[in-house]
Amino acid sequence: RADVLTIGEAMATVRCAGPLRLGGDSRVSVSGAEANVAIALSRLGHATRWAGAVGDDEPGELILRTLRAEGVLTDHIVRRADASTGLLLRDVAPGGRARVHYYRKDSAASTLSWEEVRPAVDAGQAGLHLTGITAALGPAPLEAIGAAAEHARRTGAWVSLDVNHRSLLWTRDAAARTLRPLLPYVTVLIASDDELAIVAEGDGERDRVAGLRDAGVEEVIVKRGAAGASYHGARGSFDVPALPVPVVDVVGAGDAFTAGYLSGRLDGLDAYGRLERATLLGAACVACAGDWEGLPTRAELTALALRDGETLR
Ligand code: KDG
Repeated sequence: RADVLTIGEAMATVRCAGPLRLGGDSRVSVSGAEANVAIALSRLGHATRWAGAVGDDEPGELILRTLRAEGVLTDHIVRRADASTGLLLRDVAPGGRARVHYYRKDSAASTLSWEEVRPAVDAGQAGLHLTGITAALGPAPLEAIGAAAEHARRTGAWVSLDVNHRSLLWTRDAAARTLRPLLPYVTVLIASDDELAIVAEGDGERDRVAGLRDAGVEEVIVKRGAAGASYHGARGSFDVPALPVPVVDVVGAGDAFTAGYLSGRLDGLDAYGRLERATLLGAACVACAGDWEGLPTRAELTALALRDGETLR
């Protein structure tokens, strides 16, 4: 039995320092929002299973090897001979903005089905973590996560959903139509402030949070990047500031934040403690290159929590 099961698409990732068209040096790694969360939780000592499908190819090997090296449970990963592992290229556009290019259409993960993920869900978990990205991959992955959420709730697990809107994959309208029916199964909803309107009607955060709570969501967490985050739950609402850190690479920070929150939840921290851990992990991610490379182990959490100017001896 795992503390957390997460289901999604992991991709081989190539990062270029400048515009891709110019060539030059690049770094190869692994990304995927759910895999990022799985690695973050595993580093903190939580038994975490990642379920998904990869191709029978080198990128698939890279993903498996990376997840295993990070201690993530990989016993329910599907390998396909007839489809490739998804690929994500990241470069920097002229002018300095980070850019993402996906090569994931018809990827191994795009046909991930409920039959394929069911054994992972049946293995048992305290919580199931999902993102809107998996819902956008195709009808089979959408059905798979819907059934997984229903099954998880029926067997007493909590379910977290990070909206994680990716405009390269689908429109906000399509995301709204698809994600809202999942809300009755969701215990913890995580969204950036601009994503809240995808999953809820209403005129401001207050209204939208009320709508989500009416739909049965117990905790709503709103991510605001450098402006911090907000918590809305049964005992009220509060804000926390972000930790100021030198910004190296913001991609993956949302996943790190989510993992910090879920880790705090697994450890029985109160809402404020969970948000504190979430912001710590978000800051650790932002301060290093890569989606997950800079994330702390449990022992390193203590060092991260030190105030400016203090040294760990
Ligand atoms: O959250 C970071 C992700 O955007 C990245 O790891 C890739 O999952 C990914 C996606 O679909 O964009």
